[in-house]
Order: sequence, then C-alpha cells, then structure tokens
Amino acid sequence: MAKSRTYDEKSITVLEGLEAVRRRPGMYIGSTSRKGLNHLVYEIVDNAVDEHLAGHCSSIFVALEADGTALVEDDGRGIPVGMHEKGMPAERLVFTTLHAGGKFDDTAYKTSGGLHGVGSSVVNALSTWLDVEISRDGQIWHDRYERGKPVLDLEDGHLPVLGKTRKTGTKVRFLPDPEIFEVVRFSSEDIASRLHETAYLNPTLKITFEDRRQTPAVHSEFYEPDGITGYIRDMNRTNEAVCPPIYFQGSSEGILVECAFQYVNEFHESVLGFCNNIYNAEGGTHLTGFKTAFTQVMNTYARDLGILKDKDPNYTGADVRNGMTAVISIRHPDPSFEGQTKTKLDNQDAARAVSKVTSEEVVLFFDKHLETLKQVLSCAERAAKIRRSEEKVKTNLLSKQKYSFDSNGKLANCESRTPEKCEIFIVEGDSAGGSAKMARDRSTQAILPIRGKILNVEKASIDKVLANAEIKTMINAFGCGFSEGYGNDFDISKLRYNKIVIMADADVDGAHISTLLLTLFYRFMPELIYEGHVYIAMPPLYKVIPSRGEGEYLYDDTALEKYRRTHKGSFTLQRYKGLGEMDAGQLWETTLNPETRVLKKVEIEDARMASDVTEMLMGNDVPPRKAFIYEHAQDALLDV
Ligand code: 0R9
Repeated sequence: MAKSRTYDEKSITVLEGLEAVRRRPGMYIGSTSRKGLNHLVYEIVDNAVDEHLAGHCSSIFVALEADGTALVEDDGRGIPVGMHEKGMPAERLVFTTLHAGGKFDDTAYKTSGGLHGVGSSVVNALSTWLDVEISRDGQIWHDRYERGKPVLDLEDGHLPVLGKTRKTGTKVRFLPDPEIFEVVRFSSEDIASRLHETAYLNPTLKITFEDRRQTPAVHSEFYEPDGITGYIRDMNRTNEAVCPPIYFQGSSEGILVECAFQYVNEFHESVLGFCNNIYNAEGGTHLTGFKTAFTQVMNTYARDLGILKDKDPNYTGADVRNGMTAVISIRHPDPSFEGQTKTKLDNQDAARAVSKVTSEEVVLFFDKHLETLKQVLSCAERAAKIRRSEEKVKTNLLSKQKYSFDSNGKLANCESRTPEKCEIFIVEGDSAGGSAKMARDRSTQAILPIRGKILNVEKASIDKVLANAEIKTMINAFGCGFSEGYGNDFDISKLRYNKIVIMADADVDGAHISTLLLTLFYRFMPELIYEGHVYIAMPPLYKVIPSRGEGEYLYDDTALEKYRRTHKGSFTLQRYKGLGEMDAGQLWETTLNPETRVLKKVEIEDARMASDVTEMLMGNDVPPRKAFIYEHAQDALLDV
C-alpha cells in the first residue's frame, strides 16, 4: 500500500489546456467508440482507487443513470478545495488542467496506466457537463463545468457550499458529450467487469455498482478479500485444478510485488500483468521477470528431483507454464509504458524486482510443498513431450515446404484420371524407360523411369530423402503425400494409381533397386503396401524359341531347367541381361500387358508384423532385409 501523503498545492503541475483534448480525444482516451466512452468512468474510478491506495477510502460507488450520466462517489478525504497559488481552488486545477494532481512524491503508486492515465480533466473536457460535490471540513462544496469550463462563481475564493456534513468524500457526475462520442451509452458488462477486476486487485476495497438505466436497477457488489488469489480461483472455477492457488508477495527496489498462480488440467497458460491496478494487455517487464525466475527455479527443481537427467535439455518457459493461470500485480512509483497501445510495462527495475521476489518466494513455498511441486512438474513434463512432437511435425512441414513436389521429372503419365484404372510403372534405367513408354497402353499406364540407384532411404535423413529428384517425382506422381513420425500428411484416398509396379532388372542391381523402393514406400507410404497397391514386375530371364511352335518366356533358372527336361527337339535360347534389351513388343508382352504379364503383389500383412519388418528394413543388416522383401514378394499372389 502507498503511504499517506500530505497535500501540497504547489506541486500540482500545469501542463496543457483542455482544448487539445476536445480536438484530439483519441490521443487521450484511445478512441471515441464505446471503449473510449467506458474509459471516462474508469478515469474517475481510478482517482478514487488512488485515494484508497493512499489509505483514506474504503468504498466506491458507481452508477449508470437513466439520463445517460455516470456517477462515481468515494469516501476518501475529498479533493482539496483550498485556493491554489494558480489563483483557483485545487479542485478546479484537478478538473481543468491536464496531468494535474499526481506528482506529490515519488513513492506514490498512482493508478495511471499509460495512455489513459490522464485523469479527471480529460473526462471533464469530453463531457457536456460535469458536477462535483466534495464533502470536506464539515461542508459540502459544489462545482460544475460545461464542456470543460467552470460555470459557478467563487465567493471570496471559495466554492459554493451546498450544505453541512460530517462525512468526507468526493462525488463526480458527468454526461458524456455526444459531439465527441460515436455512442453515449455505457456498457454495463464492461464496466462491471473492470470494477470487479479492481476489487480483486484491492482486497480491502468495496465497490458497489448500479445500472439504474434498467428497471429494476441492477445492483452488484464487488468485494474480494482474497485478492488476486480469489481472482485466480474464479478464473479457474470451471477447470479441473491440479493444485490450490499459490500466493506470495514481497518488495525490492521500492517496488511491491504480488503474485498468485494455479495449475489446471489444460494445455494453455494465462499470465496477467498489472501495474498500479492497471491491466497491462501487452505484458512487459514484470511478466518477463516472473517468467524468467519461475522457469529457472522449476528447472533446478526438476534436476534436483531427477526428473530431468544430465543429458536432458531444460524445460522451456512455456513448458513450465503449461496449465498455469497467474496474476502478477506490482506497485511502481514511476511506471513507464511502451507498445502499440502503451500498455506494456517498460521499467527494467520491475523485471529485477519481480524476478528476485519470485525466485525467493517460489523456493520457500515449494521446499515445503513437495507434492504440489511434483504435480506442477508433471504439467511441465507433459508439455515438453507435446512440444517435442510438435517440433518434429514443424520440421517435417518445413522440409515439405522446402521441397515443392511440383516437378514431374520424366513421368510419362497416362491419359485416364480414374485411379482404379491407372497403373504406374517405375522403370529402372532410361533405355528400358524409353521402351516402356513406347510399349505401354498410354490410356491407363504411366511410366516413370528412374536412374541408377535411388537413395538408400533408411540411412538418409528426411532432408536428403526429400531432396532426391527421383523420390520427389515419385511422391508427386502418386499424389498422396508422405508420412514421417508425427508429420502424417499421407492420404491414400488421393492415390492416383491403383497399381504401383516396380519394374527392375532380374539381377542383383535390380533387386537392390526394388529393395530400396520398397523400403522407401514402407517408411514413408506404408499404406500403399498395407492396402496392396505395390507390385513387382517379373520380367523374364529367358525366351526360348523352339524350331517349331510358339516361343515362351521363362522367368528363372528353375523354369529353364524344367523346359530343358520336358522339351523335345532344338530351341533357341535368348537370355535377357536387362529390361533395356527388350524391344517394345517384348516389354508389352512380358511386363505391361495385363493379359500376359506376371506381377507379384507385395504384401505385409499387419502392423504387428510390420513393426518387426521396420527394424529389419531400417537396420544395417542388408541380407535378411532383402530376403524378407523377396520372400514376401514371392509369397504374393500372382496377378495376371
Ligand atoms: C469520485 C472520484 N474521486 C476523485 O476523483 C478523487 C480525487 C481525490 C483526491 C484526494 C482525495 N480524494 C479524491 N477523490 C486527495 C486528497 C488529499 C491529497 N491528495 C488527494 C488531501 O486531502 O490532502 N485528489 C486527487 C488529486 C487531488 N486530490 C489534488 F490534490 F490534486 F487536488
């Protein structure tokens, strides 16, 4: 609480006239909309709150009247009415001079929140009329203004007296000027909410609010003896609490610091900052001080308790505030504000003071409340887990953005756009690709030649995989994206081809290419395999042409041996070294023509089995991996 201070008329500083306020009202109250209008009430209430902070006012009454006026009354000492050296009663200086009435001494905690803390003179300037009654020294003194100008004559330098009283206090009634404001109807909800907030921040202050524009009048009383702890409790009333609200206060460098926080079972934080009773929408140094100290303290605890190991990185600030609702309220003798709306506290000493008080007090509390500490740390751990997986997603998304899959490479697409009818052949080598392009049924068969050995995806980082031209073209051609970890962008419904056929030579290199392609599909597009879209073309190794009769393709050595055993008479044996050696007609017959080709479907039955497969596919142990893939390809159904 601020100290009580002695009134010194000389210390009132005269700065500007009220004409400037009427010319540019937005400069002083932010806007001339309903928000600006409501602000007039806050300005007057804030002066009464200052009197409370000075230790002389315990209740404030606010009413919105049916005639459009607002009434604010306090039970403080009453604004001084004595003659000021400027030649008018101090009260008139308060209502006619900008910035008057604050600078008594540096230890006062005035309710002045940046742009809008400009006081009663602004309200006066923007009102059609304003009426003041001051109960002080046994008399009720009266003064009145119209559009900022006093209209009552003084008698012997004294304000007119309305009567006698034993009470003290100040009553201000005003009618906002419709020449200035777009709307002149105050918002009852906004004003009530702000008054309630003021009550939380000032636990010994009673605020009564009446909206007398309604019949019957709506009456509310705001008295929050639990202060910001009650504020936190009320904000969290509909959430599942992880712990009760925790409160601490302290002071440093002449700054009073008060803080309350609580954790709830939610994945968001809400940390509100107030300086001298004014909410700082843009935050500022007090919040920075709190957050920095709190993060540091919680990380220290997490390591002390072994929740974070040596190798683990610290929790981030956001991790430790996961689920936190907090109010940081400070009293500063000379606050300064910056930011878009001048609601961001700027004082560096505020950061230091809040940080110091927070470090000391939070440790004092948690040293005695180990269970609560563990609950809070478990919120942080949950947040850290989610953050890590989100970071992974972001990395994936970034890499996806970096590599636009817009290149079609050498894809010779088919004409049909009906996926059920379409097939894509991934053909090893340019020359085989060229033959396949000529041989295919272009209405339904697409050919994608790939060169050499594609990247070994199980060893490459996602960046490298996605930078690979062949892989990019493939992903683009399939049309269904790819998935990796949490970044699952794969959508099988977008697949453009019912069959994806790997067409590689029947030699070791061809087998290697097939393995790499299957590994790629398995890692980034496993549903292609689960849903039976992947096939391996089985080009023949031999063609036998008997001297009489039809020629025949033989797919392996066993078939050749059998042919030798069973065939009577001579035959010409043609051995294919690779797909590139086949002409278009042969290629059509052996691998493309749905009537005559031999395709093997790659099948991996279920996810349980697949997880074993992953290890094998991703591991360094090449031979079993190759064997596995071929085993499954061989087991697969013959598709003709
Ligand atoms: C209903 C709204 N209330 C007010 O606007 C209000 C201003 C005010 C006040 C003092 C007391 N009550 C107030 N209510 C006050 C009194 C004394 C010293 N400082 C402040 C005193 O008795 O010594 N004032 C705010 C500014 C000034 N008074 C002035 F000093 F500048 F005039």
